[in-house]
Amino acid sequence: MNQLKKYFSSRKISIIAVAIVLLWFKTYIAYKTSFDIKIENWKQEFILFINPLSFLLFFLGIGLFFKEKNRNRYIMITSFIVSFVLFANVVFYRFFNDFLTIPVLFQTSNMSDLGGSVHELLEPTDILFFADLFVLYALMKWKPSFIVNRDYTKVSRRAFFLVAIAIAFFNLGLAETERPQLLTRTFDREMLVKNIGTYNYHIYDAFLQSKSSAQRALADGSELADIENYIRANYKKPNDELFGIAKGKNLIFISMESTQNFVINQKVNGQEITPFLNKFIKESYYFDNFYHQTGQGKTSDSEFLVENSLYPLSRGAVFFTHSQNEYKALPEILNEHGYFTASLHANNRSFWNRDIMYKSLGYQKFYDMDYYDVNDENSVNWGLKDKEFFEQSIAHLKEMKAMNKPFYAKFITLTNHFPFILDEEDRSIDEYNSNSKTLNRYFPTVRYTDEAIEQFINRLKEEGLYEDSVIVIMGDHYGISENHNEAMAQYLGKEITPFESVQLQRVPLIIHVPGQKGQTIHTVSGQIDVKPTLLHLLGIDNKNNIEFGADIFSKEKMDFAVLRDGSFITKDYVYTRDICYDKATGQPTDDKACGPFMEKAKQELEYSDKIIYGDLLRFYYNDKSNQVKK
Ligand code: GP9
Ligand code: MN
Repeated sequence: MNQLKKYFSSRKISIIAVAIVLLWFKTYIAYKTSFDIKIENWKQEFILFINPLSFLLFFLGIGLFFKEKNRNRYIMITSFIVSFVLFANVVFYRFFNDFLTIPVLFQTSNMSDLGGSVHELLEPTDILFFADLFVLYALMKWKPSFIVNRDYTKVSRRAFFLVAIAIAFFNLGLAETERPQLLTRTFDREMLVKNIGTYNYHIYDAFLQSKSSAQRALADGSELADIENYIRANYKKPNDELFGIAKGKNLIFISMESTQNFVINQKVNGQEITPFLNKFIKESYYFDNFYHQTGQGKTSDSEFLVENSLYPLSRGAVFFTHSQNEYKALPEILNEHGYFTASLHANNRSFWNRDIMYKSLGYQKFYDMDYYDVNDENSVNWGLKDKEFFEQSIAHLKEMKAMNKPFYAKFITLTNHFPFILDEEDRSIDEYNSNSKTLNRYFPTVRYTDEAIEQFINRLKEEGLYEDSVIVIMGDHYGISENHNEAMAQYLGKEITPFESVQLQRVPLIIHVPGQKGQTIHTVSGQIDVKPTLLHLLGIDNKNNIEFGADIFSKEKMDFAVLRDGSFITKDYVYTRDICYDKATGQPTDDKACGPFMEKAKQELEYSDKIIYGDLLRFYYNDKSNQVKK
């Protein structure tokens, strides 16, 4: 016993270790008490627990290089900085339900929202966020016997940083198994904080910020001339018969989660998959050769394409990386034409950085999760069930209607999201039977969304909104990835070659214009073409816009769509993975057939990337002569 006592009294701990442990535990306690971070299993809880550690080891570990007095000073200062960053996030979170980002710090409108109420956001117990600083100070001042403050050798410093590196990699590796492509996809701040920790997240955010600032700083607008020439040379005259047929009408846009075109007019186990859409396309314009062009930004990329008629980026989500750019997006243009503009989506506002990006796109209002009653009963899978979502949205639409001006309302569905989970009571058709549970479950959830949209359209009729609105229904991106090719082949009854994979990237596009008869249009087109098409229907000229799409109704529209991976589709050919396929046979053909389009596909993606990386539209739309005409 005595020996044990002696052993412990001879063990001394370093003040750096004390500071690290205090900050570490404090951060974890803050995660659990001040943020609403959803944890689904013990592994996520473990990642959350260890995630502050690697940063703290590096940051406070620098103290090992100082002598005692300076070291104490360094530790006090860094502990204060870390505590302050944590506390700032906590206060910000109380108000915005989100974590701080650098662009947000510079967004004065956001900050003034916060500024006025900052004292209301503070609580007396907040002093506890700095409690560890008092402990550290006391330990340094009274130097109890178990605290040591010695100089460290090179070897011990090296060992320390090796351990720090190992912990950082361990954390990242674990996070990667939980969330593949966490850093390249950068989808949600909550996800980032949950996996790499709040401090590493800020470093990552700073890195993204400086990278895009540098590219932006180096651009001077001279690059625009070529791009403008290209766009003017490819401009397609609108279809005179249709230009302005929906002038002044509301625009109701429904983005259907993960809905691919192969389900339209098809059956599973002898049952129709989308009975409502199949009916609705007969009364609408339906585009059956329409491709999604999204990349890693998934739904947000599809939104980006539709709003801007620019391509998203080849890596990362442009909603995250370039939310501060100048855009001339659909909501902004419609605002200028007297519309009220809103997006409705029952998810966190920060998901895909929508809260920030929507401001850049010109949305006047974002009805996010907080505008809906979301509880365990009415939720499944990713959140609020689509039927509930649409039903609760009617009240918001009534608000818009009462404004006595046309509105643009974008609805983003959620139930048909991977892994396609559905409650038994919501299932109207049976699952498919293949070796892919994902594909099997896909059909009933697609059907559920089909029913949700049917109910919504009926409600629009009841509310007297149907006849005054252009209704657009579009699939955002694929739902079934190439990992399920075998099951897909079984369902479609044909082998999934790279050619078929490209054809599977078709998503439905349905445009219902009051008073117009139904028509199926086979022109090859993509999400990039939605903006000019809709603008023309609403009678808004886009001649001076910087856009890569064309009005699909235009008689001059070329059959052409480029996917974000560089594959492209023309009237007769599909080019993918360096092979040119003949659409008639689905077989490879002479590369020469695709040749004339190769340059165009490459050029468009390059020009679009240039615009985004250099934030080039700021040089264009700030010049009054290019303002979109009212
Ligand atoms: C989330 C929803 C789904 O808000 O848009 O995003 P996804 O994973 O499909 O990009
Ligand atoms: Mn999606």
